[in-house]
Amino acid sequence: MMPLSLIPRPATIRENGQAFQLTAAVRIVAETPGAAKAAALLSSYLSTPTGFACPVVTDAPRKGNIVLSESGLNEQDDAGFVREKYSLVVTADGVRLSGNNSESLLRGVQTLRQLFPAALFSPVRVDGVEWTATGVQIEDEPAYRWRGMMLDVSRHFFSKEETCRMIELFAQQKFNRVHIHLTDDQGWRIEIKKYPKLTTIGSIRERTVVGHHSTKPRQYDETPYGGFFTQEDIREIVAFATARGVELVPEIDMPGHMAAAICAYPELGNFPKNQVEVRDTWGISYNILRPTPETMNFMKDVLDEVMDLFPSKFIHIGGDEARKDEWEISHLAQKIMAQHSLKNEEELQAWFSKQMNDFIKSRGRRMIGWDEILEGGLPSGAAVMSWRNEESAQHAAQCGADVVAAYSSQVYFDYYQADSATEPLAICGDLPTEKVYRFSPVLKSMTDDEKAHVMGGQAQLWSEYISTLSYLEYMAFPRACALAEKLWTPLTACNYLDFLQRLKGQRARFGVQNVNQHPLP
Ligand code: TNX
Repeated sequence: MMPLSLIPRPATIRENGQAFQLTAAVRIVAETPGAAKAAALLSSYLSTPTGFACPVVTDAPRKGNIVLSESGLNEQDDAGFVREKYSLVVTADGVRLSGNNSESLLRGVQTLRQLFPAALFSPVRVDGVEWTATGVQIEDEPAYRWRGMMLDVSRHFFSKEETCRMIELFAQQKFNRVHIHLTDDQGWRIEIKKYPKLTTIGSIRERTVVGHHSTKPRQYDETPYGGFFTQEDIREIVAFATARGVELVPEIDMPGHMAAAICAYPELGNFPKNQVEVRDTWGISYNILRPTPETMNFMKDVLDEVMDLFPSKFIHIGGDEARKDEWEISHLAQKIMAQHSLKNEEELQAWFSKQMNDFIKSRGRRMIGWDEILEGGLPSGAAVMSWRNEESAQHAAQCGADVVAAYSSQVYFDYYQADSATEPLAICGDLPTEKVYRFSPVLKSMTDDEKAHVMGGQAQLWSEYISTLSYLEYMAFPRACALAEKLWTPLTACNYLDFLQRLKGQRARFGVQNVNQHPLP
């Protein structure tokens, strides 16, 4: 039998020397109503490669079958998370997967898949394989509640099919949040019914810079670039993610990173007479939204449609890299600051964010933003995604905010993972898998109280230099496997050398799925 190669490593695992044989006779028994979703997903996972029917039934003998049940422990904590605890027993007599709730079972399903030969991950039927799963007893639950991956579909667009493929690959590693960066200076990528020009105009840039944007003189490809999700696409992607226990967290980045929207609706800008273009190069833009009530209403309308589409508890409003140059010279912005007794432009951004926060709250959701939303005062109840440094995470936790650790130095997967001289072009950095494996969301310097505010961690796949699915996979894997383990597995059970051993099995699973994985480490 193959050595076990589970990633992320379960909290506790014991091999029992037995094996379970999957045959055409095996049924999937959803013993409780809450097990139906995981049973359906498991059935599709098993039937495709094996060609067996793997029917889902509600009543059948346990012996010889795969039995799923949940105990209905669905209580959500303050941040809306349930406890994803499950146990999995695989013997020659059958498989028993039980868990607190549907999410727990979905994590257990991913573990069970990895107990079979890698061919089980084949997208088409494979004949001549013995479909045996290694006999184990597993008790498992995650170290962190927020285990995220961020996709940037603005700088380069990834289609519905490509996005779903990435969600599936992340779900295999037990990620439960996929943050989707839908809008930026270089393209608006989500249909908003009330403001159609956001996509008819805002999704298209005239051309794209070629090579690294810091190389001067800049060269361009002189080819228009576009793409966006219709609302129907979004519904399908959300359904695909939900079936896998993944919550999609939408981001509409404001008040900076808004050139595409200002291009489509110039009245959103500070100087409507100066036509702003959808940006054709990378880096930080000077454009920022005009902070008037009309702009606020526009953004609330956008968020309204976004919240209708995404059931996510957290709604991301960006807030990063909002240059204040335009506000400094705009009479209107200065007048608004004076009217509201705002001392500086940071307070103006905070005032802006606060209105979005109130609006999001009024819809029963929670706002989350990049750590810049701490400047000028954090809106009450908002959560913070710390990207610039670790201090911002600690500061946020001290302010009583829930935090997602997304430190650029440790989990920016748009950074190089090996010698830049031999790698395809990337933005910058030095972030090999081993460094990702050293990532810790909580910091040694945090008090227990502060640590309790750290919901988890997330890696970012900013796509300035990532224009194809194949390169996206290359940047994501295997680094995402290292991250998945650091977010799921208790620290005491994490061991890098052991991880590398198990990665061999994971590489075989990726191979079967045709994933363009980086060869290192
Ligand atoms: C900073 S991280 C950004 C992004 C870029 C990224 C490139 C953050 C909140 N903002 O707009 O894509 O750097 O690494």
